[in-house]
Amino acid sequence: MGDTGDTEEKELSEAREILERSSSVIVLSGAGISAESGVPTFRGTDGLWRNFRSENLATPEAFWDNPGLVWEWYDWRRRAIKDARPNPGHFALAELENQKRKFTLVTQNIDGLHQMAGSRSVLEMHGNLWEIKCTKCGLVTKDYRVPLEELPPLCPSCGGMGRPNVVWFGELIPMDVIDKTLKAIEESDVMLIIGTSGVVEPAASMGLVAKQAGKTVIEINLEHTPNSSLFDITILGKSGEILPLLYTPSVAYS
Ligand code: BJW
Ligand code: ZN
Repeated sequence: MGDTGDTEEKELSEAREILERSSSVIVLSGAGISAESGVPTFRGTDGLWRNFRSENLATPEAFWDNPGLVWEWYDWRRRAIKDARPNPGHFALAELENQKRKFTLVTQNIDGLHQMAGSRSVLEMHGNLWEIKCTKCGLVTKDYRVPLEELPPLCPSCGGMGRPNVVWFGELIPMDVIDKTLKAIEESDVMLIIGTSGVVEPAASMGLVAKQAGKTVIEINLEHTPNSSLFDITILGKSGEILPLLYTPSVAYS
């Protein structure tokens, strides 16, 4: 776990105590939590942006310029993650939710793995890879076909062109997600920030909002991030290994 041995043990037990004492928890997760499920992250050595330019694929301009190309990329990603399953980090958060009076999980991920692990209070900041939104009438449909039969897919209701129901650079995060996130921060005792590089706004600022509101912020990541020094605790290591150590599993009676 990390490369700092004993120091990580100290951070870990502090974080565990803080979590045990808190009744209201907010989590912000990023691509790192799904890395151990085989879902590629964006930045870093094997990240998606190493091989693809985000401005050619993850902006509304790129989509309208070449919808077929953007859809090919998203269809490839749907294929790449269709067999992905939650890892112990996802499951630990689902279990933690059951133990807390209030629990909100805000994720930047579009893979749906938190819900698959059993998390209930999930807010998707950047949308969902398994949803298609009609660019004409706005209808959102769930679609798990891999590969899609037609690219771009057409709206079952009006025949308009579909787009991935995700948030691209330059687009707004759904207002209700921002509202609920801010409210959850306000009502929380502690915030966990897991597996995100902390460079994409507005998600990146949520930890600072929590700090300004006087909350305890605990970060879990393979490495330090731009805001690590502002947080209370950073635990270096894999979230799938650390998260299961942060709480006491409920005893199951049969
Ligand atoms: C592990 C691990 C393991 C690995 N265990 N850890 C203010 C200043 C400057 C710019 C802006 C600003 N406000 C807005 C902007 C513009 C832009 C932005 O932030 N740009 C910056 C990059 C400079 N933001 C936006 O456009 C947003 N909209 C917005 O703000 O609207 C208002 C507005 C618009 C325009 C101007 C001003 C205001 C929308 C952002 C949408 C982001 N969309 C994407 C694509 C989604 C769809 C898709 O997947 O295709 O979302 S980009 C991509 O990055 C994706 C992710 O959700 C997001 C964040 O990435 P994440 O999760 O952090 O992943 P990585 O790969 O970066 O990091 C992984 C981390 O995990 C690493 O740290 C590893 O170490 C760690 N890790 N394995 C623990 N096992
Ligand atoms: Zn339509």
